[in-house]
Amino acid sequence: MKIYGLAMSTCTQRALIVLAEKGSEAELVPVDLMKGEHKQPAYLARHPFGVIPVLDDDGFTVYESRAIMRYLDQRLGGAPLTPSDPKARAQMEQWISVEQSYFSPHVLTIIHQRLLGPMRGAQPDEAVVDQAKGEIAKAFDVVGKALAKQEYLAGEAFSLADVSWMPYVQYLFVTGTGDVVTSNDHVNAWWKRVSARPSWKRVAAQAAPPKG
Ligand SMILES: N[C@@H](CCC(=O)N[C@@H](CS)C(=O)NCC(=O)O)C(=O)O
Repeated sequence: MKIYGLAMSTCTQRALIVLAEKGSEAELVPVDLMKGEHKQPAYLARHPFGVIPVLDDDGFTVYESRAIMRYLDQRLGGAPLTPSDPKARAQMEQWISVEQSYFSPHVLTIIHQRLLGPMRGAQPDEAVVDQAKGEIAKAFDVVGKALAKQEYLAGEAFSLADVSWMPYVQYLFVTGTGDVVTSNDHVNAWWKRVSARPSWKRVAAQAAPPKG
């Protein structure tokens, strides 16, 4: 298996966490976003929308990180990351959708303001950051109420819903806005729990720039 992506990319990390949970590996084929490789015809033939990641499983390709994580969960052995109980499964899907619709877009706003913009010489607009943090706090209020009653988003077992949220929660710390996580007790306790998993430690270590 090959994943066209980058270890530091949130969307690539969804696939990498599932692989690590399953005790599997794939060859990570780097795509040079700085050079615009993802907008070149060779890459667009793999992903017509020109973003990462793409999974290639012996010639079968699939793109969109949430589709990839669902595919890997079914395709690979190891503990399932999708509950068999219909209610727990519906909860899992609900939280994946909440992540996609009401959480990650606001983290992306902060990533643009605090990381990507400054790389191009722009100053962060802190009013925009504050507004995004407010929206994230609202989403965390909702998620926190669920996490007050259960260890993981879909109930008592770690699932794809947790996988889906983790990379963007991590980027709140990377962008200096981790206080929005630590100020919500239930979300913070969940983050400590999921980020202590060996799968996450492996993915985070892969994403860290080499020291020295
Ligand atoms: N909905 C897509 C989003 C993919 C995406 O936006 N990937 C980012 C990296 S995390 C990317 O390729 N950015 C480069 C660009 O937008 O030019 C998914 O979940 O896979």
